Amino acid sequence: MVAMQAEQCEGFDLIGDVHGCGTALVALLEKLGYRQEQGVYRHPRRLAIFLGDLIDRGPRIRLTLRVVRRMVEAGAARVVMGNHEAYALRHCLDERGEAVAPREPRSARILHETLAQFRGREHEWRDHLRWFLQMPLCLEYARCRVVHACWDEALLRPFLQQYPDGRIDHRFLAAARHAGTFEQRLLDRVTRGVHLPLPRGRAIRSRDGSVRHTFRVHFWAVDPVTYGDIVFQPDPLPRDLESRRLSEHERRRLVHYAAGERPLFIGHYWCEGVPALPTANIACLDYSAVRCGRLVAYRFDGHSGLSADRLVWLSLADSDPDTEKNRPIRNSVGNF
Ligand SMILES: [Mn+2]
Repeated sequence: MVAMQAEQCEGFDLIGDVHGCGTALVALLEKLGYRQEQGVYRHPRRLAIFLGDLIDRGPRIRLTLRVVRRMVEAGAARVVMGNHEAYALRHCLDERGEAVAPREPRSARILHETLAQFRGREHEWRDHLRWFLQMPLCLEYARCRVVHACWDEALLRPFLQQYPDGRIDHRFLAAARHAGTFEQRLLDRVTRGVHLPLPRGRAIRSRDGSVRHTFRVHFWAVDPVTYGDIVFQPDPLPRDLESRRLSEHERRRLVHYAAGERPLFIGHYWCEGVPALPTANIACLDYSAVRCGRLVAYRFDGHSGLSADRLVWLSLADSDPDTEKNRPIRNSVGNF
């Protein structure tokens, strides 16, 4: 069977952050009508697009990578890079394309689950790291755009002029290791979005125990005035900070994706509750599958106005094999 061209297929099935929930991923693909043929899940008329963050946290990371990678390599799917893949590249792939152990305790902690599941299979891990480097940072079609966290046109346009297929390389990765370079800012922005620092001396303690000194903000508010207008994370801001007014300096740091732009699909920002759309042209599909949330897909048929009734999901319960409760090793890393 030949690779499906994006222009030829009937529609896209965008799939949110899998984070090693491989069993749920297979069940979701089957629910969407994908069937395995010669080891590859395919749909006869549709293309799957993964929003990144395939690795870390969940118990079936190898299965997740095997399923997604085979689909991508066979032309049955596309994928964009998530911040977890970008992080693994920065900390585990050297310039010769060899896998190295992460040096800092923090990076070892973030990648703990992934590295544990690849223990004794270092070649397989190295091979996947090389594949991560081939993941584009974004996808842009006539009818929609796809990025893991944030579409920042001002950074992406010059990047896409230099890298038309959206793929980075070893030179880019080396530059992205240094704070303040264009490469670091771009990789951080598209895979992690915009963060604002909390006022001096303030912190948020997440439910998983980690302490945050920044908060995640979204990029679709029209003329935001307060922190509460732009915050986008599962842990609420302390009440008094919700109503705190944005300074001019903070407002200048924000990114805006206008209502008239083509539909945009993102993951990354853990959402809760029944899946819904933040705006008529943005769908966020990360509903924390691994935390007893949902693995969510959007069935896109090219309509310019998105609709919540195109969302399809699998709910993961405490008893499901992919949820955090059933992970072999516990590893809570917040603020990432
Ligand atoms: Mn993410």
